Amino acid sequence: MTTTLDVAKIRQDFPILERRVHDKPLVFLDSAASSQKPLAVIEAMDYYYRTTHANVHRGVYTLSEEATEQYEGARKKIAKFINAKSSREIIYTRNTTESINLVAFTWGRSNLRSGDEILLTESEHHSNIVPWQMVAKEVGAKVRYIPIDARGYLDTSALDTLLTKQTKIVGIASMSNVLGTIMPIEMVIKRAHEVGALVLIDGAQGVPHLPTDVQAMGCDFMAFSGHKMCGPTGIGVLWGRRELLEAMPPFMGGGDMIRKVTFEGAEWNELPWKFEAGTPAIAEAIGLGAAVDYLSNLGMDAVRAHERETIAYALERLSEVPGLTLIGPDDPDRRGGVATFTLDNIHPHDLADILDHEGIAIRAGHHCAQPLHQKLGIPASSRASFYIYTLREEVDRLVDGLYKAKTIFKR
Ligand code: 7TS
Repeated sequence: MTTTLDVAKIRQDFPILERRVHDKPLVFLDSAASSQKPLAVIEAMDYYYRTTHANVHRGVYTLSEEATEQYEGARKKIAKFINAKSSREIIYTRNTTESINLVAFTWGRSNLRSGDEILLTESEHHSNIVPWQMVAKEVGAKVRYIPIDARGYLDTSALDTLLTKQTKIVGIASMSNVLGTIMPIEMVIKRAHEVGALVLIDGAQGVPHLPTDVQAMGCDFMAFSGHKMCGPTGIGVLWGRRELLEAMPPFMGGGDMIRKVTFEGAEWNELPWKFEAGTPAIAEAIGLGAAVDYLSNLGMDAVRAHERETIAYALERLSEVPGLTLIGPDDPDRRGGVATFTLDNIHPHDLADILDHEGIAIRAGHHCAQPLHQKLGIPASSRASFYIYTLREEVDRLVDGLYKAKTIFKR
């Protein structure tokens, strides 16, 4: 099989991949939880701290001006990466979770009323469920869910009854972190807009793994995290259409988000700073800018092509293992690089522990999607997830590890 990415070369950019775990070469198969970081990102942050650090937007001195330039420069790179109309639409947050909370609590509190409906899907991550449940409780709105069918696809036929005039916002992940399903978001957006509802895309999995163009997609908000796309932890993004963000009240109050403060009150700063109270994660934003450069150089079409090949190979290899049940779509064209499964009746935590002793890191548990696991009728599952540095041989190592686990549990 040929791949459009030079994976061997890419691996040289990731120092952590040289590590050994339990005296075996590390096989890192948990990038859906958080990806590893290339030298370009590590060095950009290191260089910033060594040469440029000062607080942003404040001092009229060289260091502060340079720090501001780099912090704002990263915003422009991110805007280009997702094809936002303007970098003013890029709000820095800590992560996807904070981005969704920002929308739920600012847009939600000012726009949702008793009787309104928030429409999510059954496969959402807790971070695209819980904030909505919280705001719904506060304002008397109702949260409803688009079902997932037995094969792991969104049951779009349910939209006929679920999308009504009461629906004010639809929240959907562009790619599920458990099923791997690439969701038909363009269609959902079109249908939601027909009833006048807004659409928030949880891009935590989609943005790192698929080409993203918010204007072509036509969504209203998009949330994503830096740490799943080669960037550092502690930095995430909320993108929103400018007119929506302009109309929303601030999320937190404090320094930087104001234009003017008196003892009586305050006027808000303009976008995007209205939503960025306090000293921001400067080095992390610069690191995310470097991550965006890194991914852009590889090309997101090539990233997707590599992951499509890897998941196709993984689905083929994993389905050979007796007692293994794969969860999610079997069509690699509609699935990202996420392979979730159960094996015999081995508890996923036991399995992850055995694999760890083989140097293999997978995620075990409910992957912050308890309602989906309830629907699937299983308490937990095991998940191997892939990224730009994943080799076919690592999928083979996983399969060997699974056979080993089966022998251990037969004894
Ligand atoms: N939405 C989706 C679809 C996710 O996969 C995750 C993280 C989040 C939201 C939350 O992102 P955060 O950066 O705010 O934490 N998913 C996972 C996972 O699958 N395993 O660990 C974290």
